[in-house]
Formats: sequence, structure tokens, C-alpha cells
Amino acid sequence: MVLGRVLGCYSDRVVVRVEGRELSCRLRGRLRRQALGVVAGDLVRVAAGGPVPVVEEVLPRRNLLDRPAVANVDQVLVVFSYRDPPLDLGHVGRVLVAAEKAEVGAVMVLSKADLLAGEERDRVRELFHPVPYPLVVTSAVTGEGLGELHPLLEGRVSVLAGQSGVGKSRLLNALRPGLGLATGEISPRIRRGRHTTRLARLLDVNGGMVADTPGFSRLELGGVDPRQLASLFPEMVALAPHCRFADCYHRAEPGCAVREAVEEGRVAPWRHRLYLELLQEIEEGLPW
Ligand SMILES: Nc1nc2c(ncn2[C@@H]2O[C@H](COP(=O)(O)OP(=O)(O)OP(=O)(O)O)[C@@H](O)[C@H]2O)c(=O)[nH]1
Ligand SMILES: [Mg+2]
Ligand SMILES: [Zn+2]
Repeated sequence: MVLGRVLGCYSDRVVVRVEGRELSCRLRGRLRRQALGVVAGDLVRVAAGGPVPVVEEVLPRRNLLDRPAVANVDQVLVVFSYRDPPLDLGHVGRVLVAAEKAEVGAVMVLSKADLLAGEERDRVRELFHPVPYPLVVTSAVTGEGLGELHPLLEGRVSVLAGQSGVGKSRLLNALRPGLGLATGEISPRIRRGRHTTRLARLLDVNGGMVADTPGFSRLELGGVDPRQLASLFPEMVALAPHCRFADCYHRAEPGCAVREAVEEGRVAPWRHRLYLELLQEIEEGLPW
């Protein structure tokens, strides 16, 4: 048996990287019948002696992101553009919360910076400055920011997330010329991408691996206690103990340190709004 990492799962086979080679493997029946039995990023044991290599066992996962499923992820790169498609803070924020919930690091990546005027860049900096994840400003067209991304990718498993059409595949192509991933034109009428990328698969980029994904659109908050929600917003974690009430929901309670920080610009208003929105969704017990 040899150890390998799953690069991608297809209906009839799984591609596994074993000692530098890519093997097209079958799955042991037990794994085939299980939902999320094997996903991209899994570390697996492969019996490679027979005519067709077979994945026999999946090692315990460090973490798991779903839709699309990727396991053992070091960081999520949340890609967003300011225009084309227009910035959707709710979407960016939900991906960041999903990363926190999965206990995965996150990097915020502005794409298509070549389309932005100076004051639009300033606006982006202003919106994201108080949010405690690194922000990298990039353009696949001019190459801006790629040098800043390279060391962040090295030796790590990263997942690209973000709305369709923000330029995830083109960014990867720019990071690793010759990759040739399909990119889509944005439909001018609806100004949303076309979901050119369908499956999660891991690609070698800069001494690390990156999963180009069709984008995570839904956030699973099932199982999150409303009391725990603030812990998924790292900028609120250190503030909560300073609220007047130990059980503060950071809504309209007097002496709330989180709301005070919002007023003073130490917490981004859009992050606090998203927190309140998610709190309400949890309380209403909506189907996620
Ligand atoms: N001006 C400009 N256009 C870009 C840039 N990056 C991507 N685009 C364009 O934006 C469109 C969408 O890019 P994709 O890379 O397909 O977007 P995606 O995020 O992979 O989309 P899905 O696969 O649908 O999730 C394409 O027309 C790209 O050429 C950029 O840095 N600058
Ligand atoms: Mg794509
Ligand atoms: Zn509070």
C-alpha cells in the first residue's frame, strides 16, 4: 500500500497523486457507497499492485469544506472583484465565516484591480481594513499582486472560493502559466459568471496545491449556537468580554463593546451587519 493525495473525484474514478505520479484509481466498494467517502484533498492508502490501482482507505481528515467538498485545507482564498461582477460583501463575508467554522485560514483576494480607479481601490481598502485577514490586491491582466500571492501558496493546500465570474480560474492561469484552465465571459445582461468551473480539483501551483472550485455559495450554519456565532468573527472575539452583559448578543444591548467598536471604525459595519443577519437566520431556524 502507498500513501497518496486525492487531486480530483470523477463519476467513475479518482485521481490520486502518489510519489509524484498521477494514478487513476477505483474505489473500494465501501467508500463508493458513502456520501463524501472520498473527496479532493483526502490523504488515502492505495493498493497499487493490481492492474487498476484501488483506494482502500481514507486517513482521518483535518477539516472538510463542502460544496464543493475539499478536505485537509490550509486556507481559503476568497476572491472578489469590485466591478464585473459588483462586490457582494454578504457573499465574501459568508465564505469567511464558513472558513472560520471549518477552522481553515483565509486570505481576501481582490481580483481585476486593473479595472479600478484610484478612489475605488481606496474604497476597497477602507471596507476591508478592519477585517483581520490578509488582503491581496491582484490583477491577472497586469500581474499585480501575484508576487504577493506566491509565498502564501507555497507548501500549502489552498482553495479558491468566490462568486462565479470574479476571475478565479484566470488568476490561477496567471499564477501558473500553461495551466490553460477554461475561463468564461461574463454575460453582460445578468452580469454573473457562467460557472465555467464545475468540479473541485487540486492543481500544483508554486510548491503548493490550489483547488479551483465553482465557488461556495451557501453557508451551513446548522449546529451553530447563536452564542457561538460571534466567535466566527475574529475581530469580535477579543471585544465580547468587554460588553457590559456577559450574555451580550451585540445587537442593541447597552454597553456593547462590539457596537462601540463599529462606531469607532475598529469593526467594519458590514461585518457587524452580516453577524446580525446570520444571528437572525439561526434564530429563525431557516433551512440553510
Ligand atoms: N479585466 C480583467 N478581467 C479579468 C481578470 N481576471 C478575470 N477576468 C475576466 O473575468 C471573466 C471571468 O473569469 P473566470 O476566471 O472564468 O472566473 P471564475 O471565477 O473562474 O468563474 P467560475 O469558473 O464561473 O466560478 C473572464 O472573462 C476573464 O477574462 C482580471 O484580472 N482583469
Ligand atoms: Mg472558473
Ligand atoms: Zn456586545
